[in-house]
Amino acid sequence: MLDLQNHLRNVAIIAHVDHGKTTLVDAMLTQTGAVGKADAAQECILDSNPLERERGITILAKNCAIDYRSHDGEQYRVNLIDTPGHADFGGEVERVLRMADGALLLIDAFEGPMPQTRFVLSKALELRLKLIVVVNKCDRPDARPEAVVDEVFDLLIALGADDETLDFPVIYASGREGWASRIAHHHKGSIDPLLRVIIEHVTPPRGNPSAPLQMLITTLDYSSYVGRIAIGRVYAGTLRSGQQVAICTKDGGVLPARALKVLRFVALSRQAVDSIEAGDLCAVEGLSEFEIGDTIADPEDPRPMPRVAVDQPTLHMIFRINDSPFAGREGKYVTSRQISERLERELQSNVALRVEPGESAEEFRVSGRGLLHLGVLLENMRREGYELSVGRPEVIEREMDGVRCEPIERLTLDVTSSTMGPALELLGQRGGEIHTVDTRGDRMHIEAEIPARGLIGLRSRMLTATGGEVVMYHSFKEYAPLRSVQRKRQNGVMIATDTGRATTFALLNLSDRGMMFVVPGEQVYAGQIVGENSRDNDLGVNVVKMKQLSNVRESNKEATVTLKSPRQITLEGALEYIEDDELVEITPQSVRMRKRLLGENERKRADRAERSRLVGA
Ligand SMILES: Nc1nc2c(ncn2[C@@H]2O[C@H](COP(=O)(O)OP(=O)(O)OP(=O)(O)O)[C@@H](O)[C@H]2O)c(=O)[nH]1
Ligand SMILES: [Mg+2]
Repeated sequence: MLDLQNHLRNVAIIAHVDHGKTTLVDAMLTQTGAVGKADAAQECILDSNPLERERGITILAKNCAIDYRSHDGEQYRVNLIDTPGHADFGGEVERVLRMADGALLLIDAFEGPMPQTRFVLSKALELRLKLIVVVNKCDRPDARPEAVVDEVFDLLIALGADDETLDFPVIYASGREGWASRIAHHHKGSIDPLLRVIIEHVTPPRGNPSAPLQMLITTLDYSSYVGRIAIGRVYAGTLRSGQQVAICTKDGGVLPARALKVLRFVALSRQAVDSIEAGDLCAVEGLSEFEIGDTIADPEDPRPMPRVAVDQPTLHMIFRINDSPFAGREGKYVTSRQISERLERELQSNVALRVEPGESAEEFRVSGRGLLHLGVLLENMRREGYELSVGRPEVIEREMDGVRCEPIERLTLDVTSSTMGPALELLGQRGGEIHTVDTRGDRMHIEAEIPARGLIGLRSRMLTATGGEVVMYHSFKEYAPLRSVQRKRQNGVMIATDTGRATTFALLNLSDRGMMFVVPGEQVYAGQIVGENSRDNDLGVNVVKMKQLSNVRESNKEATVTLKSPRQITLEGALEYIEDDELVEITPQSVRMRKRLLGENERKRADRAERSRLVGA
């Protein structure tokens, strides 16, 4: 039995977003023959869902496994856990780390440690995982591998790592070119040196296969054929297909259940097996009721393991039916019942999501881990044919020891030295506190702390303030007492006063008033936001106005004048942009912004009522 464990390794790959985790796992899969040549032609094989491919990011942690014949002739199996690097999915990383005994910490050879590196590393240290540092993307012309290793060392000291951890092995690699080496600037060979370090450095899993069964459910998957699938590690005992088990729940309950089918990870897929022994990872189908954090145990002797926590949501938004004049033109599913059913389905597998009823039957209060987390859900829904409208994202406050607290994030910004002034000013307005500023190459690297509330909408503002020359990352730090933040948009918007098709003539006339969001010929409705005013007030504009043709010559002249191209509105960009009295309308084909109240008079009345309420209060 022990022999099986000795030939097994469980390793998680962790890093800041885009430091190359998935590409490196791909290289390991292809070079060990786990994946055929046909699949290998594709980039990031593991990023299997369409949104992951399109955005080039990992959203869900994934398990895969490789068989590796080592230099000593022994055959090993390595369970690899690829994790997402974006801060919104940090909780997912924290949970799946519980399946591993070791962690490959990837660091970009130029960028060095970033906010999410710090977060995932601290979690790996808490779990006492064996650490291997991989300085990745060493093929980059601007790579500075030695300096990056020093920075990792400093970070480990700052996080209070013990001497044994500080003695970490270092691998220099390029996942893209498919090589790894123990020596810096040795740019050739295969990925083998990395696999070798994994075998040598990561401790084999332990646990007695004949003890009472304990499997901790750390994550889940969903399939429309078999329903919810529990994924986790067997820490003790042996789990057999078809076996009667007990599920130890959150409130101390013990429920009888049957593990209909037990599967282990093989390359990119799963294979049904008779049994899984202590130390190995597996997926279990056919359990009816379970939650992440539950233990699958021996019904004769149920022993719950310490639970893994599912992180609390930090952001909420109102999802409601689309009731714009264009509702139902582009989507298949538009009713509140259809939206409600879709959200219900999402809750089956999207573990950090919460859905509560809103103020009316047409509204739902949806909470998640951040703008990307909720944005991905909305993007999936519109692709499936849903139409809906959503309100401005709001940070979730918490009361701690009687004090109102809000989430605070660590933020790093890379800007050019000429745009540093405006960038710092913007940070100040948003409640940011600057910690350090250093020069990195020809750019300035700023580290700061900022309330999550101040982050909403910051990216687009930052892009404007720096002429697009900014790289920005953030990651959750802590809940702290409320700070004051100016979050109101500085510019007003242009609101269409009439419904119809936007004309070149009207858009041209408005072009020096600000930036337009629509193109000639586009259908707009009264109350839709069609542009940004250069001033701070909202402005009603008629974008469907036709030119009164007086003589032919003049109308020819019009055609030769060129229109500035409009600002492209992305889904997440729109969510960050809107104010309280505005909505984003989302359909399979369009993302439009609108006023909640479409009529100008209605808005005026509401405004007056609000003002007299404030005066009266
Ligand atoms: N130069 C260079 N670029 C790389 C290397 N590995 C990955 N990249 C590029 O870096 C980007 C991110 O790669 P991914 O493998 O998706 O990174 P990731 O860490 O999985 O990203 P997330 O899962 O979203 O956190 C892609 O554009 C890759 O092509 C490398 O070894 N060298
Ligand atoms: Mg990835």
